[in-house]
Amino acid sequence: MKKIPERIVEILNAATHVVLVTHIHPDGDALGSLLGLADILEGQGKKVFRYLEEPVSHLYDFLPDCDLAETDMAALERFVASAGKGNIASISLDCGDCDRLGDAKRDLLGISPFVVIDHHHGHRAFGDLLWLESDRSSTGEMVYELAQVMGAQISIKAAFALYVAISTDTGSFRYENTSARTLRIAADLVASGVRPEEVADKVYDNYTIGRLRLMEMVLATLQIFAAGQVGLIQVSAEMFERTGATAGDVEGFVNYPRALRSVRVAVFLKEVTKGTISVSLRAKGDCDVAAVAASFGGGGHRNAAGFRFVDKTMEDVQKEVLAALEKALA
Ligand SMILES: [Mn+2]
Repeated sequence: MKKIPERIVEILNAATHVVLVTHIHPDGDALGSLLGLADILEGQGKKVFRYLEEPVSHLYDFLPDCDLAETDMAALERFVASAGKGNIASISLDCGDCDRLGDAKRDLLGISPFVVIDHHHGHRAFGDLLWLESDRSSTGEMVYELAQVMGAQISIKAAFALYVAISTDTGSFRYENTSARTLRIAADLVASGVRPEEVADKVYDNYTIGRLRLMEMVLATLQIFAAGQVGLIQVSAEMFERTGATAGDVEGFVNYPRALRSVRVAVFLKEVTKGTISVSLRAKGDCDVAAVAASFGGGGHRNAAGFRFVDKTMEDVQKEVLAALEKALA
């Protein structure tokens, strides 16, 4: 087990004001880690700015304090100014690449010291101080240990947020990244009052009708390749329009082709805005999809990775990705 860099703990202990940021289109781990750590730091009497590029998606608006997240850069500037020199720190959570900090990347990186806490394989180092552990299930798991090292109290609110982070990034403790340590931390969070059935209900039984209609269309696109080893689905900008669903509504769809018995890699091609196609890969077993993603300029974990194409057709993207996967599976 790697140790948390001491300098990070010192910086956090010294700061009176902390800015927390994460990646664009934040998932459960990104939001749970950010909101959980925010609560933990506030419990220590610090002022915290929860920065997000966009308001929290309806999929995660059950997270406590998600309404405290701010999208306004002017408010962030005022926060930084109010801190005074030497009192501030910023922390990026669950972000494997500074480009994924979004449009405000340059301004955010300018708030120093800039601490980076992440667990992505193929993480591209950025910021002033990095705590990277790619064998961790989730950033939520790391935030929990950071709180322990800082001697901070974890409120029930923070425990709930961290449990959401850990349980979503492990697919409810089913993925390969689920370690004994992951389960021990989850057990601690449950002991402190988190109810697993409440989290499961909020995370999984929260569909809008648009999401279900979109799922109907997306599942109808299922194609099988490589003698059953690859299952591919896709979504087009037109499907979003027709169902009124939003980009966040496709979260988890890739798990359906992945659930096929014969499938070793599930592929999800997403055209959220016309002209841009993002690709999500989910693997079972020993196929390393992070390496495949890296060959297209993307990144991720061994079992879950992604990348994007600009100005290519769905057909061309499909051909290129399948060729790369057939090689990887051979
Ligand atoms: Mn994560």
